[in-house]
Amino acid sequence: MINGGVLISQDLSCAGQVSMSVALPILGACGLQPSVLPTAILSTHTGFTKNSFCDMSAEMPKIIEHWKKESFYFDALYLGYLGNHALDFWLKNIDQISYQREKVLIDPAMADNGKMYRGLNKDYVIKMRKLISKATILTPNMTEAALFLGEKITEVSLSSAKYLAEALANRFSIPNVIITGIPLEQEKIAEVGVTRQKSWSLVQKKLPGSFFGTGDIFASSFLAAYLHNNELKQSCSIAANFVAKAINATTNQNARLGPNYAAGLSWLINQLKE
Ligand code: PXL
Repeated sequence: MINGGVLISQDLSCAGQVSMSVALPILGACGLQPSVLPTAILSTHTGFTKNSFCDMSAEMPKIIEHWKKESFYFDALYLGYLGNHALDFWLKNIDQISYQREKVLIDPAMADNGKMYRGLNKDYVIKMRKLISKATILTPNMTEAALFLGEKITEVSLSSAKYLAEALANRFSIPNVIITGIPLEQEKIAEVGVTRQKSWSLVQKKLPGSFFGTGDIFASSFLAAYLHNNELKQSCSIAANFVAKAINATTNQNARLGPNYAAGLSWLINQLKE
C-alpha cells in the first residue's frame, strides 16, 4: 500500500529534461517515493512548435477512483504544468485526493519572459487563481506572479519581487510564496521568499545560456530538500546550486531540451543526509 510519498501531477513532455521527466527522477532519487498523475503527454514542451498533445484529463478521474479503493494517501502534493482540462480536474478534485493539507507545492508553470505558454490564455490564469489558494507553497516566476495579480511588471528588482510575493501571499492566503528566477542586472539571478510577512532573498551568479526546464528542476529539488526538513530558504539555496551544477555540466545541448540535471544528483542526495 502507498502510504505517504509525494504525488506529482504535471505533464510528460517526451523529449528533453523538463516537467515530469525531471520531477520523477529527482524526487525518486531523493527517497521521496513519488507517485504520478500525468496531466498530458506531449511530444515536446510547447516551446517547440507543432508539438503533439494528448490530454490525460479523461483518464485522471479513473486513476484516482482506483486509488481511493486502495485507500492510497500522500504526504505531499506537487502540481506543475497542468493544461486546460487537467486544471479543471484539479479544481474539482483537489479536496478529494488524500494528502496532507499542509504540504502542497504549486509551481504554476504557465508563463515566462512576459508571455504565456502557447495554448494557455487569460481564462487559464483566472482559473489558476482559484487553485493557487490551495497551495501552502507557491513558486511563480515574475511573469506568473504579475499575471495572478493582474499587474504589469514595471521594474525587475528584489524589492519589486518582494512586493509581488507579499501581495500574492495576502490576496490568495498562501502561507509561503517564493518568486523564482528573478533576472537582475550584472548577470545575477535571485529568489525572494515571503512567509508570514517575513521576507528573505538569495542572489546567485547567472550562468550563460537560457535553458527550458530550469524552473522544473528548481521546484523538484527545492521540494526534495524541503521534505527532508530543510527550511524554505535553505531548500531554495540547495535548489539554486543544483540547477547551477546541471547548467555547468551541460555542453553542446539544445537549450530547449533542458540541462543535464543528473550531473548534480549525487551532490543533491548528499545535501539531504539528516
Ligand atoms: O518547463 C515548463 C513547461 C512544462 N510543461 C510544458 C511546457 C513548459 C514550458 O514551455 O510547455 C508542456
